[in-house]
Amino acid sequence: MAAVSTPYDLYYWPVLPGRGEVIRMILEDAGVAYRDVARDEGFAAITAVREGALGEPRPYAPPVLKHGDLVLSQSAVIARYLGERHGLASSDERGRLLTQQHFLGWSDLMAETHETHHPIAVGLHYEEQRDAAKERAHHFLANRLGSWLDHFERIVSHGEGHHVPGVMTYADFMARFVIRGIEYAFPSTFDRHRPQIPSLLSLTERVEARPALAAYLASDRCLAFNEHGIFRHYPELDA
Ligand SMILES: N[C@@H](CCC(=O)N[C@@H](CS)C(=O)NCC(=O)O)C(=O)O
Repeated sequence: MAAVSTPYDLYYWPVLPGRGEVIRMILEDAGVAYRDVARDEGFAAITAVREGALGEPRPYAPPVLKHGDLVLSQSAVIARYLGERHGLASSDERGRLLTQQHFLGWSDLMAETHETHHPIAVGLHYEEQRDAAKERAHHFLANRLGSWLDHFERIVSHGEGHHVPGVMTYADFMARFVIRGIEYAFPSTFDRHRPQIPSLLSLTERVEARPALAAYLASDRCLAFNEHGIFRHYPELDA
């Protein structure tokens, strides 16, 4: 395994704040050296990695992390690797497993949010699936969002303000990212849910107040949410 001082290479789309963003948050919080390769070299760097430029087994989709000889994909795996190396993990196995479980729960919620604007096919534009998107968003907002938020609010309120009691973990970072993403995508609906999620809102603010993260979030390295990403604001879907 590479030494902590070995620089990290992150491969992720340079224009959209998606699954790579939580990886950037962990790297920035840790204050370690990393290269955001596609920001320097463009999309071609990601295409090359998907075609096996970093060796086999080749990753299917970004984010991808290269650290020394190690090449990892799947955001949950990368977040776990970095979180456990940089102080965002529980000291016991149960806590580490629960962290992974909760991170994957937030990933599921993020995927459902993405499907509100791409309900039929990721390869089609939003404009080509608008009617289905309206229907999908209606069901998501009416039935799923509140249920997911209740679930995580219960976990964090029973966990002394964290997913794992008393420990700041990479699952807490993921929660912050998804909460802000949903707030961006569905501002009116999110406003109605605010009173339901005091622990999640407090956790989001505490993550953002970590000094290195606060500096990153205020910097031009941090991409604003936009309509290329996973969390998109289409007012007609926020009914
Ligand atoms: N489960 C994977 C999903 C990876 C993924 O869907 N990446 C998106 C960007 S957020 C992508 O570039 N997908 C391209 C594709 O699936 O062809 C993860 O969590 O990393």
